[in-house]
Amino acid sequence: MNTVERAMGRLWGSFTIWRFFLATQLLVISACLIEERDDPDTADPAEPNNGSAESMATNSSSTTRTTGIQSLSVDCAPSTNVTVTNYDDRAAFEAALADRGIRVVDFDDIDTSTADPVPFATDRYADSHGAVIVGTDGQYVDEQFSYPEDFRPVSAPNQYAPGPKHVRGKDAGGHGTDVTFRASDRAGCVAGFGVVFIDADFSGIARSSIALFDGNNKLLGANDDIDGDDGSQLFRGMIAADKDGQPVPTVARVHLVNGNEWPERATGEGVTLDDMVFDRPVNP
Ligand SMILES: [Ca+2]
Ligand SMILES: [Ca+2]
Ligand SMILES: [Ca+2]
Repeated sequence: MNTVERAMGRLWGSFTIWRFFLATQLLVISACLIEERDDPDTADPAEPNNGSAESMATNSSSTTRTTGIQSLSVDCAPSTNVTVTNYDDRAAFEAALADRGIRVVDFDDIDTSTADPVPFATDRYADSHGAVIVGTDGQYVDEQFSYPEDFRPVSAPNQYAPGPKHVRGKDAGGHGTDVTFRASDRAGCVAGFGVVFIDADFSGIARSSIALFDGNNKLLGANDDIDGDDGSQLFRGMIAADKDGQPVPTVARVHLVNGNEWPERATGEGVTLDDMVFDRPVNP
C-alpha cells in the first residue's frame, strides 16, 4: 500500500466511525420522540383528589408516569424567584398575558352533530395551538355530555372531558388531564394557563383542581378552590411571573382534575371543561 492508499484508508475509517456515531445519535433521538408521544392507553384511572397541593402532585405524578410525560425534562425558564398568581377573572388573566399572544383551544372545530362524545387525538392541537392534551385514557368532546342543564359549553357547540368513558359496574371513568406544550416541533413552555370548569357543584364529593409544573416536574402552584352552583362556569387560571410582575415561560405541564368521574355517569361529581387559554408556547 502506498502513502496515498494508506491516507485514503484512514479517511474511510474515520468516515465509517462518524457514520456509526451519527446513526446511534439518530436512534437515541428517535427513542426520545417515541417515548414523548407514548400513548396513554395503558394509564390507570386517576385517583379521586382530596384537594391538597401534595395530593395533586402525587396524583399528577402517577398520571404522568403512566403517560410517559414524567420522563420529559423540559428546559423551560428557571422557576426560581417566580411567583404564581391565581386568576378567577378571565379578562384580567388574558390582559396579563396579552403581550405574549393568547391561544384558546375551544374544541369547537370537531363535528359532534351526529355522534355521541367524539374522541380526538392527543396532538390534534399541537401544530395549531402548541398544546398536547392527554386524558387519562382518551380525550372527548360533546355538546352536552347527556346533561344539557348541567353541562353548557362556554363556547358553542363543544366542551371537553377526558376518557375513559365509564363502563357500567366497572369504573368511574376519566377525570384527569395533562397538557404539555410544543413550539417549532419541540417541547415548549408557557407562563400561564387557564380553563373553565363547568358544573363544579359538588366539591364536597370531589374537588376539581388545576396545577402547574415546571420543566423538572416541580409543582409551581395549584388551585382547588373551584366550587360553584348547579350549571356554573368557573374560570381558573394561573400565571408565573417574576418580581416585577412580568410573566415567565416556566410552565412545562398543567394537570387538570375535573370532578371524579366521566360526566355522563352522574353518580359522583361530574364536571366538564371548555376553553383552555394560555400564552403562545415558546422554546427555551
Ligand atoms: Ca367550546
Ligand atoms: Ca349539576
Ligand atoms: Ca357536577
